[in-house]
Amino acid sequence: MPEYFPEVGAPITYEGPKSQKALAFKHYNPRKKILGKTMAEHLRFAVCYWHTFKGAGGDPFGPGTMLRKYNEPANPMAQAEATMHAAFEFFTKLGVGFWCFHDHDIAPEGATLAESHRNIESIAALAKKLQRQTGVKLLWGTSNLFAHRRFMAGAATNPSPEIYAYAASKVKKALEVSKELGGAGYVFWGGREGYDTLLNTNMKRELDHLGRFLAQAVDYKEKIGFKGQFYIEPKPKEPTKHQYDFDAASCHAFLQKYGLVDQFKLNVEANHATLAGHTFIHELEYAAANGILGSVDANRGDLLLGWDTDQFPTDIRECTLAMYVILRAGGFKTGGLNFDAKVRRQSVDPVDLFHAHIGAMDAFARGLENAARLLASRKLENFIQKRYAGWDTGLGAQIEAGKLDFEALEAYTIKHGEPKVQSGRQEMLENILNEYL
Ligand code: XUL
Ligand code: CO
Repeated sequence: MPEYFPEVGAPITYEGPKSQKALAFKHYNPRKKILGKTMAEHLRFAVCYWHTFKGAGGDPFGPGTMLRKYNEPANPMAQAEATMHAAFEFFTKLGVGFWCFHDHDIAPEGATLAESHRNIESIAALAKKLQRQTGVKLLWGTSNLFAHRRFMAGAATNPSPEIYAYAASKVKKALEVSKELGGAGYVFWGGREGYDTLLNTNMKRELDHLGRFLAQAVDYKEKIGFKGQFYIEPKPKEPTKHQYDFDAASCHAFLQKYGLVDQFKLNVEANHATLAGHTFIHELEYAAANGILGSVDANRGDLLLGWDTDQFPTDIRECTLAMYVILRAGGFKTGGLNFDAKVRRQSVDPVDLFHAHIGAMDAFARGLENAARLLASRKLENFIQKRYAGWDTGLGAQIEAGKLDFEALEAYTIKHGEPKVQSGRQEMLENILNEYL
């Protein structure tokens, strides 16, 4: 078997913060225990197949720039097999526990649906063998329902029932394969489930079809006994002008309306949050507050660019706040941190994939350590607890218990007069956060 990443001779190791070696972890020490779990157990890092092995650096102004040995075989199935071997070499040299893929990242589409299914089954069998050999696990699988021209007007929300049926057939196979590979989850990202213009769109009908499609996926999951967690991945726009899974709140409303809220959690992606005009932390907190925080696509955008740049996460403040919310919510159960990120177009060498992942893993390891110390100090918790203490007794407790109506509240206010106000202390709290970075 050829070696696809010869620049990295041995698995990347933890060398500590003083190390000057570029291909080493300075902070991610997989066995180090924090709050009773190892770093590896907390962070559950995953490598995504699409950007890391199928992305070649193309952008709207030019084709790919990255030449990879595993793309050399001319036969698409031979190329798919070579890529799978390269992927598992990469996972084991990097030392990640998980990977994620779309059906047609791992295997080419055939001339017919039946041939596509056979391609996927064949490459999935190889993946299963490599999983067994290496111990690397599947964090989640998914189906690509947005690249092929048949899905240009959506998959589940397509005006054509034939295309709904085609999409269902693809998801059915992707669920079977995710089960076969022991996947901890399955993601629905509605790539083209939205619209470009309302002049040609029946929004209500499309939403109903999306609800039905997801309910049918739940039925099939139960039928085949697939135990993985279902996730929806919110994104406000791109490729469509307006996507139905806009953000955490709109997904939550959708899931409730269609009776799916107990079957799905969210896969929150950092830059999808910022594209929606939120912060990553807002989206995590919203999901956590509503019991639907499931998994994370870890990346970042660029403040100067309004599109989905999918850069590797390196911002320690952001990683700290993200881990703070995740730890407070009880940590990952089935989910993890999937690097839905790609190296820049000029980072053409295979070794750049290592630099990118090592930096991101170190950034989240620092985030985890910072967040654990911040939590242990209880500085923010105590402040917030005091800020809302009025609700623990007396008037607040009675309101929360539903014991006072508007008339009683008016009588209380007339009796007690103008309420006291308290400082929000934002600047002091920002200073506290900085002490932990
Ligand atoms: C697209 C995106 C997808 C999903 C999986 O922006 O994030 O790669 O993560 O379909
Ligand atoms: Co994503």
